[in-house]
Amino acid sequence: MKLAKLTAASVALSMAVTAYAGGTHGGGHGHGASSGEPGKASEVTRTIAVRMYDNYYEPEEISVKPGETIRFVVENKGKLVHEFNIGTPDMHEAHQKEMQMMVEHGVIQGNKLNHDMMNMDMGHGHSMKHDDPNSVLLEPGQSQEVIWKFADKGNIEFACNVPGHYQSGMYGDVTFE
Ligand SMILES: [Cu+2]
Repeated sequence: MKLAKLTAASVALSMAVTAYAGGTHGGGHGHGASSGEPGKASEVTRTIAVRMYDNYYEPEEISVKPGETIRFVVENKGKLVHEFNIGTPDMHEAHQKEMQMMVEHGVIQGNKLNHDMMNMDMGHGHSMKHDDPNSVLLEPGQSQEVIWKFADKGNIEFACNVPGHYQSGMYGDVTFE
């Protein structure tokens, strides 16, 4: 409720603070806290098709080799906006707060995204753009690729951080072979 009264500038500021806090947390713990890094197309060893429904994924879990680079072809087969995001449970929790803000500001509207608002300049170079390399946010019927190089190990999940979706079970484990 409080958030609805914030101005665009203070939203941008609070999103920046969230992002900063997340970075500090991840960096501070070092080992095991990283989900990997953006992969290079030339290093892809496998392609995995991921389908998103309301509110679950197919497949339900993914098995990778340590350090493997995978091309995920993600398709939203559901009727709602969904996300495919690779990260630790802590990263997902932090991102859920940002997504909550995106819903409260009308950027995510159930089955569609307000692209104008996503691209809007919130001041200080911030926007509500959803352009992290470990994640795609898709409207029904859309598909997009994510190329990701996994770390050697870690507590990694792929998850949808649209408010309520993770809580209703829209996540899966990444297991290391
Ligand atoms: Cu979802």
